[in-house]
Amino acid sequence: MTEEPEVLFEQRGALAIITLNRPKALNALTLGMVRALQERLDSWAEDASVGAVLIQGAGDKAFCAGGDVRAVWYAAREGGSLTREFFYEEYTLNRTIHRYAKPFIALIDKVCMGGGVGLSIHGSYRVAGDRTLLAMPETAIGLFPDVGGGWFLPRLPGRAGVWMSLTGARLAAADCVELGVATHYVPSAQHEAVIERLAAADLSAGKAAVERVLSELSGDPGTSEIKAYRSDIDRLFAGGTVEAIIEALRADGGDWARQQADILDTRSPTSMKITLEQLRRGSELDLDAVLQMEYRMSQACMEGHDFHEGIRAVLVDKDHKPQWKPATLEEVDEALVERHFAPLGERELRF
Ligand code: QUE
Repeated sequence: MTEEPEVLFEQRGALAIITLNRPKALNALTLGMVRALQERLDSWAEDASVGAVLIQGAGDKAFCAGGDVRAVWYAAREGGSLTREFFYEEYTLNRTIHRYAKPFIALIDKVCMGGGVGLSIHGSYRVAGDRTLLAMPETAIGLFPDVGGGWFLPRLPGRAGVWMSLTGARLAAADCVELGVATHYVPSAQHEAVIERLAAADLSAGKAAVERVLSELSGDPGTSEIKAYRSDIDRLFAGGTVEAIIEALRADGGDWARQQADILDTRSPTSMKITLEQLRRGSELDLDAVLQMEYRMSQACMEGHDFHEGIRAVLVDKDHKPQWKPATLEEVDEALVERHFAPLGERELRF
């Protein structure tokens, strides 16, 4: 029996194509996939026959649901090196995509969360489809919005990044376009045509050729549901502390605000506090510094309680009833938050 590769690589014309190929696991990223992607992107960068790179997900459910955090969870319990290597190499890959000299196009139809956002947001173009469902949901698993979230989330309009990362809100295609998370909307039925047209294009013209194809196939994503809440998001998520944000949401009196507060009540208090601090610090750092900061945070989370409990509750036992520790925001003191940003000495992420 031959095993299916977890990532497929092919080249059509000057277009190099990556297909994430773990459809039963929503194409969640394994360390093996991260390594294969890194190696191939490095070689395509030097390959004159490659004019642009496109990434997509196999199957009909997901672009990429995130990192294979279940495997990281097992390693954390059994003391494996994956808790260090996975984040180290994933963030390095995010940086490679950010710095990539050739056009990098992600077809982000269907589920695109966490690590999937990291594979797409740092590239040149994100093309949403009919069933795009994009989120940074890590506060639900005792983690924080990594893969450069500390860089791109505070750079979204207003307080959208704070809202997205604290609540884990799910964005549809029109919302992604509204916030600039997606650069284009192309109807899903036309995604294969995007690939065919890019494969047939003269990509030596660089970005102009790619933009011509994408704008010709672009459609109207419809009305963004969150558009109506933009001003509420900016007003109610403006607070400098998680407590102040929840207080504002509770004081508002509207249904939407109450729903947001109810969601925050289910998230890890520690995750929410470190996330707000991550975005605050990240707003003034470049991507390299953000990824180094996030690596410190990831390692602190491996040593803490909530990541273990979050994965247990959401992905292992699936009872969706995490018992966070500390259980309340007031118990998450400054020292605990600060511990997530402490230097790692010999173990720092280095480029
Ligand atoms: C929050 C998350 C993730 C999540 C669920 C959350 C995440 C992630 C996965 C996931 C989904 C399917 C898989 C898998 C992992 O779920 O980051 O291995 O098969 O990767 O509520 O952040």
